[in-house]
Amino acid sequence: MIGQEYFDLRSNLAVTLRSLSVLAPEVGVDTDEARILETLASTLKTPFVFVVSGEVNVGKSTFLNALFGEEFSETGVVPTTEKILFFKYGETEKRVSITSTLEEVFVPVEFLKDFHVVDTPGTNSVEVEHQAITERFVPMADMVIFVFSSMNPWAASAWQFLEKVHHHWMKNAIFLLQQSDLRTPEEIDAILDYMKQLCRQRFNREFPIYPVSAKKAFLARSSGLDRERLMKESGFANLEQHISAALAANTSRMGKVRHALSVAQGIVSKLQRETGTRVGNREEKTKAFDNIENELKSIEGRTNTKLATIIEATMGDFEKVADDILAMIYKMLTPWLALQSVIFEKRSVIGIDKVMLDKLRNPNLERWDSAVAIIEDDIGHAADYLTEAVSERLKVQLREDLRSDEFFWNAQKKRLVDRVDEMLLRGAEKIELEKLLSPTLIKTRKMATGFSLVLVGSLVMAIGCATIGKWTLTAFITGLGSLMGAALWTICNQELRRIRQIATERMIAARTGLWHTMTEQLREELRILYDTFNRILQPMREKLQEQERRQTGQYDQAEAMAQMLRKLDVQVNELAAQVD
Ligand SMILES: Nc1nc2c(ncn2[C@@H]2O[C@H](COP(=O)(O)OP(=O)(O)O)[C@@H](O)[C@H]2O)c(=O)[nH]1
Ligand SMILES: [Mg+2]
Repeated sequence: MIGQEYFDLRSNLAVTLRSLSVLAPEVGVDTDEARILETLASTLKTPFVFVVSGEVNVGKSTFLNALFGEEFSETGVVPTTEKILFFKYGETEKRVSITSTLEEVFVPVEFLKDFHVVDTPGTNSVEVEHQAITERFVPMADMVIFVFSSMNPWAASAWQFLEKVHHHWMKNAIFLLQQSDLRTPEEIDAILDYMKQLCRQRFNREFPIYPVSAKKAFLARSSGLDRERLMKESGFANLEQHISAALAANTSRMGKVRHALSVAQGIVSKLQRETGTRVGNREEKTKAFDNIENELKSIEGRTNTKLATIIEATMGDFEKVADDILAMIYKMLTPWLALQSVIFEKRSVIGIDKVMLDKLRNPNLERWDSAVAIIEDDIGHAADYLTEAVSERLKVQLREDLRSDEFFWNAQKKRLVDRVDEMLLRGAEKIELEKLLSPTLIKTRKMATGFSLVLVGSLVMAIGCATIGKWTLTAFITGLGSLMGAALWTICNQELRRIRQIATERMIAARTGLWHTMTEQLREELRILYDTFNRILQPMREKLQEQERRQTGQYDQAEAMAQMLRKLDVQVNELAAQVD
């Protein structure tokens, strides 16, 4: 493709300009400049204008088809009316008469988007027409190609025409010696020499002259058979190189490219700076979030520690009550008391659970009232801290007052006291002293009764025996009675000890259980209270994360664009260097 490097460069630049014009307003940088980018991108698209001039049948159309590899211009037709054909891209093929001498031809071939081709048939037409061609196309022509046929390069009218126009078309004008395959190389060389000489004589300058065979070049491009040989013999390689270099050297176009490039680079640097700072700011904010959250956690931690002290104190109360109750039970659970209860009264443990609970509750309620005061204080402190930190470090003003009112805290107080009460109740209930002790008391009372009966029985019998003088029997009965009594006493004592042990163990277990429940549930209560703050922070953090995703994307995009522009800059310079 003719001018491939330039077109690649241009299309890459256009793509970058376009994406830059989208990114810039997103980042909020210079929307005016972003609009300029769009304009720059579209001006880059101005097509190259190729003017081909020469007598009828010298092979202009064939050459154009070969050069662009598309059969867009009819060949071998001798036109009845000589018209200038202006080839442009069109979705469908159509011809539009502009003037009596000019016709626009729209053809759906891609390269016509980048090249406008003017085919001027026959310089051997009227004077006026020459004038028209000159005036109309000279200012916009990027390259003018004069085509001569090898069979007749000396047509007078062609050289007369050149005489007229060469002043205007000096720049980027080249001569083609077409149909070179119809002559021997020696003949071609001779013709070339003579043409050059003629140019020097007539125009006092030289033009690049290329001997080519468009027929062979077109065959090479279209048939694919023997391609390399045909291409080589066509002489197109040098010609195409010349044209590509001339396109790249087109100062106004390269000027546009350079200008667009530098504008784009300016904007990209701004975008990079801007997105870079934003990324920096965001990191700072993320850090602020972490700090605030940590601080709230440590306030919560401190409240937890204070609560732990209160829980410990409650445990102290519990232990004291437990000790009292156990002491009561110990006193109650002796064989002596069992014995006494047989004779005097029926000992009972009914109501012991309630006694214990009452003892536990009384000091605790007061304690937990003050616990709520501590929590209220800490939460208030946390609320103040959060309000200030959010405004100072995250620049967000909270609309609501985070400090809860008295009503809320009174409700909290009641709630907490109720919960603690409930926990104590549950904990004490589990001990079930009444249930544990009642059967034992009954059992041991029975043992004590048995013990008394044995003692009394054996005493009566021993006395009886002693009265009748049966001393051996007396001794025996006394011994047996004592032994049985001692055995019963021991069994009773053991049973009581066992039950005391169980009661003690239950107390200890109850204490541990209570401690766990309290610690866990109160921590949970606290968590719920402090979570209010997280519910305020969380949406802010999510917003920040959303921003983070967007801004990181923008930053990367700007970075990629900067890289692309640097690459294009290098390419522009390389292209310029090639031309020199
Ligand atoms: N042998 C030979 N014939 C050619 C070459 N180029 C064109 N022709 C023939 O010359 C005739 C005129 O070509 P055309 O492109 O229509 O000339 P135009 O009137 O200048 O556009 C046609 O019959 C072509 O086949 C070439 O390179 N070698
Ligand atoms: Mg033609």
